[in-house]
Amino acid sequence: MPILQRLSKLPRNLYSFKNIIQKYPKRNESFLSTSRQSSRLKTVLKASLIGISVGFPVGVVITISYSWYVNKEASKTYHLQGKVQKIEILKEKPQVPVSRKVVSPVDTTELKLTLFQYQTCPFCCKVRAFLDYYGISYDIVEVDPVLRKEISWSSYKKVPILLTQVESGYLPLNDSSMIISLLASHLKDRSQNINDLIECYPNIAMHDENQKLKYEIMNKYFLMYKDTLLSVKNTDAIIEERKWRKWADDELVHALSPNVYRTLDEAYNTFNWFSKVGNWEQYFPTWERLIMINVGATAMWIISKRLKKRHNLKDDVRQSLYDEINKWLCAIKKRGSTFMGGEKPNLSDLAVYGILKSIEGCSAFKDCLDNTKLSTWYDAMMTEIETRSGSKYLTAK
Ligand SMILES: N[C@@H](CCC(=O)N[C@@H](CS)C(=O)NCC(=O)O)C(=O)O
Ligand SMILES: *[C@@H]1O[C@H](CO)[C@@H](O)[C@H](O)[C@H]1NC(C)=O
Ligand SMILES: CC(=O)N[C@H]1CO[C@H](CO)[C@@H](O)[C@@H]1O
Repeated sequence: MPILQRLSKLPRNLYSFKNIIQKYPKRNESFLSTSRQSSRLKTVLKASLIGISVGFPVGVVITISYSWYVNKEASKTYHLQGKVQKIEILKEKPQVPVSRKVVSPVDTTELKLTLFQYQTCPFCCKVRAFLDYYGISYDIVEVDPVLRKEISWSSYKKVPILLTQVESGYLPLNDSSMIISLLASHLKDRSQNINDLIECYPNIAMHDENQKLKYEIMNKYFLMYKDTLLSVKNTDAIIEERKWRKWADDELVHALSPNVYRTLDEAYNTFNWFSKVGNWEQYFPTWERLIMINVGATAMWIISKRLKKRHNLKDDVRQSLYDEINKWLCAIKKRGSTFMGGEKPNLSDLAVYGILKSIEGCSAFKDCLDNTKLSTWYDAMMTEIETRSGSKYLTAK
């Protein structure tokens, strides 16, 4: 691709560096925010009278036409409301070279999986933690976060995407939590195959608070139990597990960006670490990698200030991260066990571990180890995953 064309794609694609941010808020710039001091009070008074008398009607007109526009745009998509998005099954595997293979000798699942990912995206780390814990083999395609050409075959533009081979072709699964729930349901009862299970996680069109059309995956924190009768005790554990998985996605994850991009220096260190563990040197040309690091670090340093506000983090953002981690450790302590799942990790342990793993090389993570009691649980998790200890619990086929 010609360089100019590539460059012109940069700003849009760099958006993906916001990693864990869905969207950051539009701010209404106030017309009146900067009135400069003037020695001549009269001029100021006159100017502000004109300003108010012109500004007010103009403001009213803008507001009315904007809400009219928003409603009009939304009405174009209202007929989609509640519609289930059709599930795409690819006839052929996309022709994208595999970056590396994870081969587990204990895998008995016969699943054929390809994970399209960024090595340090928290949602991708979550999926890897799950697959590794259960000792499932999979291929990895490292996606170029700038051009994202490796997922050009997909209409869903985020990572992770897990491509699974099914009878009729290749089924791409879109969202990290859905991926984990679906696979966990399959692992508990192999008679529930991927093709049937996907029907339990429909992608439904709805409008958000700004009347913008969005798609939401139903049941993404729910496991499907076909015939298994659940005891009351078991139900409590399931609800608890679900609650903490959701907490990991909705709260914990938002404490990361403002911490790893806290200062420009930290942002650079973070991006250099991304480059290292993501093998950017191997996958991308030098000029592109340098742009990714320089523009990425600067942009994220700026954006993270907004995120800090948006998610109500404390002025000292580290404290907010410690608070979240302590919430988690406190809940485990109350349970009186090594993991949230008891003697063995459950899906919430794997989710929290994966999310924290995504910042392992950042100074924020080191600070967490120094200032909280994270390491006992974290090290225990690491051992469980490195030894693929979950493979013992896979039901025989
Ligand atoms: N809810 C999704 C979120 C995935 C997500 O936001 N991924 C980021 C990378 S960490 C992404 O691909 N962003 C691309 C973009 O926003 O354009 C999940 O859990 O998988
Ligand atoms: C993934 O997202 C794409 C685009 O939004 C959609 O067409 C597809 O049905 C989704 N796949 C699943 C399994 O939900
Ligand atoms: C899905 C999963 O692994 N859930 C586990 C959570 O923890 C409880 C208690 O140890 C287990 O019974 C579940 O199987």
